[in-house]
Amino acid sequence: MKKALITGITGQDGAYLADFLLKKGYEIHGVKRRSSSFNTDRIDNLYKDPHENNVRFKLHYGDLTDSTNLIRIIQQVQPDEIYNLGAMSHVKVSFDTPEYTANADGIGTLRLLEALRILGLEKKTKIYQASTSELYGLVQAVPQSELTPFYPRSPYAVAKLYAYWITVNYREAYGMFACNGILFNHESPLRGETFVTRKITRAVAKIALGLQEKLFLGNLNAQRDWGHAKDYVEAMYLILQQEVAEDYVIATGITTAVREFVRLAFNEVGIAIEFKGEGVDEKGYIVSCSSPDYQVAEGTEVVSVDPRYFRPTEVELLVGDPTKSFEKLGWKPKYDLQGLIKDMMQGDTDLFKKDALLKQHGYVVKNQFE
Ligand code: NDP
Ligand code: GDR
Repeated sequence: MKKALITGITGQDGAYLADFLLKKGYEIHGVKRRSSSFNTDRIDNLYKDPHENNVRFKLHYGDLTDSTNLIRIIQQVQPDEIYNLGAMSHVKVSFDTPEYTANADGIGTLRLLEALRILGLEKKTKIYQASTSELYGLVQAVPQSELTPFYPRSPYAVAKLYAYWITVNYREAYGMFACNGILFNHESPLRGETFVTRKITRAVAKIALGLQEKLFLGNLNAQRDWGHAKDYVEAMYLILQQEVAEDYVIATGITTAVREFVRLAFNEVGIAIEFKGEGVDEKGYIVSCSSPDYQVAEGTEVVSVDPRYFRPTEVELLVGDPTKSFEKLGWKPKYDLQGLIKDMMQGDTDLFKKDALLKQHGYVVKNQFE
């Protein structure tokens, strides 16, 4: 039985990857951070009581900023494959916590690679590094392929640049099977609530159900190549199953503006909206509602730009060229943008219907920070 160690198992990708690898027959070991409240929501469905027989899903407390801990876990698990998905992954937040981001996202990768060398596992254990389209940053060329030069535009992207190159360096210096997946944005109903797609689908569901009045966003003109996380974790696995260790771009090849994502999400629940104004004055208004399930008045202002969400340096346009992964990995995404939005809107509508019912019966419904 193959053993995989996943850092960042409590995150969006960690949850989908663990589920995928369990179905492939792997024994899964996940690194989980200690937290003052439960942080295993996304993987609770995979959890098995350790007292049962043949448990193939195990969690270890750990942190990418602690070498001693990583060495101990790897020594204990002796994994065939490591998927390094753990990271402070929010681009805007990385401007507020640049040093921590460099430590976890940059040096954290080095710690894992060195742990393998220290333990003499550099020829046994394959390692996947979660690299990112944010490496391309300021547009040098489109679409962006494995050969496009990098120009990172945030402390997050700069930390990930270090992680990218240290992975390449350890592959070349020590013959390790170490690969970068340069993944473009991928989303799902499990996406963190403060990334733009999930922020939008949550708000649209709440607005339609009468639980929220307005959605405040930053740069509506940014364009992203959005795919579904379920498809992308399959590519991670395929990258480590090849004969030769290489780096791959994983993307759909289609880019869409944030503004269009908003329009499509409202459309999904039968609400048509129109944008007016420019830049910080821009607002989105409801034009019509054709759904019998929701009553939202025509002319209501449901979207506004709040400069608070602008970034000191922005990445305006990302569109990937997935030719290499299509040809060499035989990978192809199953979800298109419409399918992704449908899945996310379904998830958030189901989630907030419960809140709407509570509100209807006089209970106070809590708001969350965004
Ligand atoms: P999430 O933010 O959903 O998950 C990040 C995970 O990393 C969480 O499990 C988090 O733990 C954990 N983590 C954070 N800091 C540390 C640390 N210091 N030590 C150990 N674990 C830590 O990210 P995604 O699942 O979306 O992304 C997975 C990886 O892929 C990340 O590295 C991200 O940067 C990268 N990536 C993501 C893309 C995307 O579009 N989703 C695209 C390209 C790359 P906790 O739950 O406790 O916070
Ligand atoms: P990104 O994702 O920065 O691409 O990083 P995010 O969803 O945060 O932003 C995408 C674009 O939307 C614009 N935007 C907003 N973003 C957020 N979060 N909140 C808003 O209110 C808002 N309004 C507009 C942003 O300016 C940006 O241009 C994600 C993360 O998962 C990274 O870890 C990963 O490496 C990259 O995708 C690929």
